[in-house]
Amino acid sequence: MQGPVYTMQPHNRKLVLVMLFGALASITMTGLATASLSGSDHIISQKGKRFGPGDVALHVGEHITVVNDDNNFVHQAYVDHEAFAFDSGDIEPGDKVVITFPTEGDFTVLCGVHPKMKLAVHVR
Ligand SMILES: [Cu+2]
Repeated sequence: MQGPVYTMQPHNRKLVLVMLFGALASITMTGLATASLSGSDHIISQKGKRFGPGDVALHVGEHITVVNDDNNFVHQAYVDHEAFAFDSGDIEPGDKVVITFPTEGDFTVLCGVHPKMKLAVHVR
């Protein structure tokens, strides 16, 4: 019985095309979602008494999220710049703080507990 097989083929081909298009569309959408996520959310880790990464570039109005990933150190994150000042106070292990940068400039985020901890933030 080859008849039914032949008559089903065009239908199957169409189905395959529809599925292929669906897969491509979902891949494209996933890619866009990932791109916009990484473009707006900058996670900075405080670990081993360092900021990681130690350098980040933002657009005006974007924020960073500073996470204390050390198990046994309290950290801080402060900015003392003529254009912008911020002070998180203590950040306990596991806690996080969000810092939004409202103006252009080159800023240094420091930890009051560990003076060697430095994060350079370039806002354009
Ligand atoms: Cu610290």
